[in-house]
Amino acid sequence: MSENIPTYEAAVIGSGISGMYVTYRLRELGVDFRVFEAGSDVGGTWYWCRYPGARFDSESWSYGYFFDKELLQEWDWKEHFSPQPDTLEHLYLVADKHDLRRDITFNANVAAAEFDDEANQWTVTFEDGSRVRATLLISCLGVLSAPTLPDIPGRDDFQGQAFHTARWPHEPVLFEGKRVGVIGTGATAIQAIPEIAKTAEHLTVFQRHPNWAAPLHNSKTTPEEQKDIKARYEEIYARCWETAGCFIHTPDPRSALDVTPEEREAFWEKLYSEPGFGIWIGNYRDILTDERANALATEYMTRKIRERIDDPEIAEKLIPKNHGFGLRRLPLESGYFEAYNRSNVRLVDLLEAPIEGITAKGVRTTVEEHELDILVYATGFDGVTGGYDNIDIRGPGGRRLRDDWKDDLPKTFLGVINDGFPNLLMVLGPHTSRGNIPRHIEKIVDFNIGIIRHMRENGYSRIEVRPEEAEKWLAQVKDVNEGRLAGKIASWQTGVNANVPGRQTIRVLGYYGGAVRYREQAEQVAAEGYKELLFR
Ligand code: NA7
Repeated sequence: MSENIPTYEAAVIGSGISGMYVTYRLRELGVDFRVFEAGSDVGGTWYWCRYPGARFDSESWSYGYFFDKELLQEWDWKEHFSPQPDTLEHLYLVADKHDLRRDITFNANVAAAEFDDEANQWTVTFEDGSRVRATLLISCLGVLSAPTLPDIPGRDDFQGQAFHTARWPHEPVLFEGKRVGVIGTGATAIQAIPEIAKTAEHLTVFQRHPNWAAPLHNSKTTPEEQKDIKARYEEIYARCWETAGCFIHTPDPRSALDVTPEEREAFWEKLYSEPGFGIWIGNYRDILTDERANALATEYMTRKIRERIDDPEIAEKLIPKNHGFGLRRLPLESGYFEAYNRSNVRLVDLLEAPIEGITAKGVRTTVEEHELDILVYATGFDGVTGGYDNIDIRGPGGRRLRDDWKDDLPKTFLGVINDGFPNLLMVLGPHTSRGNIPRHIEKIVDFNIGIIRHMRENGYSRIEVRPEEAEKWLAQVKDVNEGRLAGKIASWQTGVNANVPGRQTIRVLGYYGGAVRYREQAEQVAAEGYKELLFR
């Protein structure tokens, strides 16, 4: 007897911000589909990353979905930079309002997906061995869905509690009276450390390389501000679409080199005292492209760290030496540097004393053993391609996506469909534009939905990219990456992860030609009938 496998027009992986919006749009289009989510509810990043201090560092009111105008008026962002619990509450409200959960299967971990070249159909296999089939496979994996633990011996030996920040428990973790250790000093740790320090008996921060960080200046939204935000949503949306990353901030047209030192200082002091990403992406136009301009900004930020840290030796350890200011995704902080002025916080410099291993009692460096009750791994993600690499995705003839992306750059069209992998559509795949994520997601999902509508209207069951168009897109991706100083710096954004074998080489993984240029090209492709794609 043949196996009775549920079969759909589309199977969707993930119900984060992308997957939720895909659910809404597929249903609207009348597609027979099912969403499969590893977690027990919707929310993606905001479902998984429940660590203390987790919050937006783009303005809340520029971040939420804009597709539901009614909801924009119904929902109050309580803070200008929303904390994770409020954001998740917002996403649950979206799910409730649109009854999204009825199309989603939760606790479903996709292990593999294989394309049947004759039937034009994907077979998706879950970790529990169950399977579904679908003509289209739509990946909504996000860019940070594959958390990585440090490659340190003895991790299983630790007798206390241990958590990765992206797999944080749903119950509160209490730090009172506890000796806590945090490994990592990226954006996540920079949010978590000041919060943990408030209640832990003692906090030890294990730092390999420091990162730049600037003050968030978060505040509660007043009733007057709520009213004003709601009245200005059209304007806020339009503003987002005027900027390179869809944030509200845009670079100052002047060069840092063309103004006097006094003018520079005054401008930087102003940006440093303002909320949000202004100091990073509202700065002089050349601080991220010109080495000399970047060196000036780096010198300013170095001074700010020294000003905020009481002990000059600790300040020196917290100043990044391996990259200039802003050349990695800038973390915004609320009292991060001041946390090191507390008597219950100790910074351990792993460049001086590397970790030898995790023991039953804590962390042992080459110098001493640090006894801990709770160990927090703020050690990041296998960025952009990691979520895909974790699934055994096989196209026609058994070709594995993982192998295609092993040493070579992904060859996609608009980051939406990969060469040689028919009927696999991606939202936030490699080589889509980056920045304020929901703004990009809405456009990319709409583009994907347009493709699906075109297939349905014409009775097509197969779509793939013309290989020469994927080559052209890759050439453009490389071209617009030229001149970006950040393109030469190792980080999750350039695909580097010290804990993942084979991921030590810098790659271009985003489209950095700007959101507007990306959107215009996508809209033109749709308007001209998708001639870059092959339909059958
Ligand atoms: P990041 O920014 O990739 O930071 C990871 C941190 O973990 C970083 O400080 C690493 O130090 C450290 N790390 C990783 N492995 C080790 C080992 N083995 N030993 C010691 N330290 C280690 O991830 P985040 O989660 O903070 O932020 C990711 C994004 O989430 C962020 O950009 C926002 O967009 C949201 P290293 O620099 O490698 O020396």
